[in-house]
Amino acid sequence: MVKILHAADFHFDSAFASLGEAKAALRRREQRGQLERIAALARDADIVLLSGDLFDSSRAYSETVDALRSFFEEIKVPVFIAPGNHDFYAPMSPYAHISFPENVHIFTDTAPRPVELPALGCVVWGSAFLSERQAPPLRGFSVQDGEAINIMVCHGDTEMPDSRYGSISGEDIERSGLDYLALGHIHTFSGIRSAGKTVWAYPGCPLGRGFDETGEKGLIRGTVSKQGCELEFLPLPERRYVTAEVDISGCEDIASAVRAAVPPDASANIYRITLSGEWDEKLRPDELEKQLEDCFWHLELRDATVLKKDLWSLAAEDTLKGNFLRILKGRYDSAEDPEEKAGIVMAARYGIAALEYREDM
Ligand SMILES: [Mn+2]
Repeated sequence: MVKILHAADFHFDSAFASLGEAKAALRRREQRGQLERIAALARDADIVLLSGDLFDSSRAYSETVDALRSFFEEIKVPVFIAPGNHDFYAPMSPYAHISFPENVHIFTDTAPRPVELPALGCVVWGSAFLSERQAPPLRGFSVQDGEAINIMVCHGDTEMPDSRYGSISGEDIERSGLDYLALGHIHTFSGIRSAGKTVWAYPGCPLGRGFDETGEKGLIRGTVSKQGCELEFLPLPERRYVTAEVDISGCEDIASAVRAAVPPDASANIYRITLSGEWDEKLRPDELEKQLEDCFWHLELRDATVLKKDLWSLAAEDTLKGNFLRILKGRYDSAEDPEEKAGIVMAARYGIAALEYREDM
C-alpha cells in the first residue's frame, strides 16, 4: 500500500489579469503560500505526484522557485513531476535550469519511464510534454503483471479523442494495467474513476484562476494498493471564484439589493454578478463596484437588464421617440444573440435620454 498526495495544474505565476495589478500580485503570493498548507498534508504521504502545468509558462518568478524549493525540502518524501503543455520540458524551462532537491524527480521523455521504489513495493511511471503538443502518451503502453504497485503521473486529455494535448482514451487506460493513473490538464476534479482495473483521476487545479474555474478546488489523497485504491478529494480553503445573478427589477437601491443577495463569506471571494431584470435608468457598474467594495474581495458587475415593457410601449406613439423605439424594438425582437440584445437596450436608453435631453439615463 502506498500513501499518495496528487495535485496538478497549479499554474504558478498566472497573470490574474482581470484583478488589476495589485490584487493579481497578492493572488500570486497567496498561490505560493498554498504550498505551506499542502506541505502539512504531503509529510503524511509516501509520495507526491504533480501532474503537470505546475508553472503557467516557461518563466517562473524567483519567489516561486524559492517557495517550491523549500516545499520540496521540507516534505522530504519523493516527488514526481510530469511536465504539461504550459510548462513542457525544454532547455529554457524552469525544470532544466533550477536545481531542485534530490527527492524531486522530473520526467523528461514523452514515452513513459519507470522509477522503482523497492522500499514501497512500487513503480512510478511518468511522461513529459516536450512542447505544447503531445502525442497520446499511453497508446500501446502496458505494465507487466507482477507484485509491484504501478502508478503513473502524466498530463493528458481524456475528454477530446483528437486532442493535441496528449489524448488518452478509456481503452488506453484499461490496457495500461496501472493501479493508479494520476492525471493533470482538466481543471475540475473528475471524481475517482476507473477503466478496467485501473483507477484514474484529475484533481483539478488547487486554486481557481478565473470565472471558468469556479467552485471548490483542491487535491487528491489516499492509498493505492494492488487490491484497489482508497482516494478522496480534499478541498483547500481558498478564495473562490463565484458567479451569481441578481434580479434588480423593482428594487430601490441596486447596491442594497446586491448586498442582500450574497452570503457573508463573499468578502473573501471573487464575484462576477450579472444584474438582470427590468431597469430603465443607466447603470454605472464602476460606481456600483466601488460602493460594494467592502462586500467582496473582488467584484465584477455585468449589466444584463432589459427595459421595462412599458418603455417599449412608447413605440406605439406617433412621435420621434415612438419611431426611434419602433425601429429598435424590431431589431431587439429579431436579435438572437443576448449581447446584441443588450446592445440594443443600451442604444434605446441613450437614445431616449438624448431625445428627452436628460443627463442621466
Ligand atoms: Mn493546466
